[in-house]
Amino acid sequence: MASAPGLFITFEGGEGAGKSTQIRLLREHLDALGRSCVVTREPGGSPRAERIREHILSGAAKPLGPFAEALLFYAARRDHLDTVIRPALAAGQVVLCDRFSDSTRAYQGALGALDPELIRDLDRVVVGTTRPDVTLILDVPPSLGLARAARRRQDGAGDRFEAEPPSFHERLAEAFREIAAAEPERCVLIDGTGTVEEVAERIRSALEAGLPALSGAARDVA
Ligand code: T5A
Repeated sequence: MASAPGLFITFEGGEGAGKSTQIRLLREHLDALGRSCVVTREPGGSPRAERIREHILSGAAKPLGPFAEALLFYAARRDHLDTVIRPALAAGQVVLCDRFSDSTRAYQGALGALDPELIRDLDRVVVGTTRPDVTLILDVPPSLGLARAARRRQDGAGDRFEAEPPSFHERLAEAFREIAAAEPERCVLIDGTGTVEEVAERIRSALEAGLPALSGAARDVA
């Protein structure tokens, strides 16, 4: 194990929770603090993982079931970790990642009924010690998130997961709250309602409270 500076911050939440918007604003804030950031996303974030993303979000993998989908997410995650996340952390950068393993726990685990033990095992093998330092979970009523996502998309057509029924999205929001409650030392539940600036302020306050070393922290990476 090599010791290297860097910070790994993940954003989680239901559809249209405002993650991408808040990542953009946090990046600007961190730039102003003099921290070099890498903004990335899952599924995807590297050329090979983006190919897997297309396959999953088109719905082509849905008939294969949650187990096969989870393996695809972890195949993409492995490449993303190896080619983007670990090199950035080793170079002392702040990695801001739109979704990570908690999405697999919520979508394929809580919603897809995949055995949590299996997800833990996949995570141990693929993620190892490269776990997020902080996870910001944006909490919005599902109807608000879906309306935001549809407005942004304009034609109103949802992807593989947006097309699921309202009960799916209610359970999803609950699953993310459960993850936040189970790991309070890593996860912060952020109220995602209100204006973009109000949410950004909540995020900055949470990070300042939990990560005083944000302007120069060090972490160990695998
Ligand atoms: N998935 C992913 C799994 O099932 N398992 C996994 O392991 C992983 C990693 C990814 C899908 O894959 C699933 C989960 C997802 O379904 P995606 O296309 O990347 O799909 O979609 P999402 O991650 O859900 O991201 P979205 O782009 O839909 O939502 P965001 O990023 O949360 O929201 P954002 O910032 O784009 O905002 C949406 C709209 O709302 C506006 C924005 O301007 C934008 O138009 N907005 C606000 N409007 C008013 N007030 C605010 N406070 C606003 N904040 C944003």
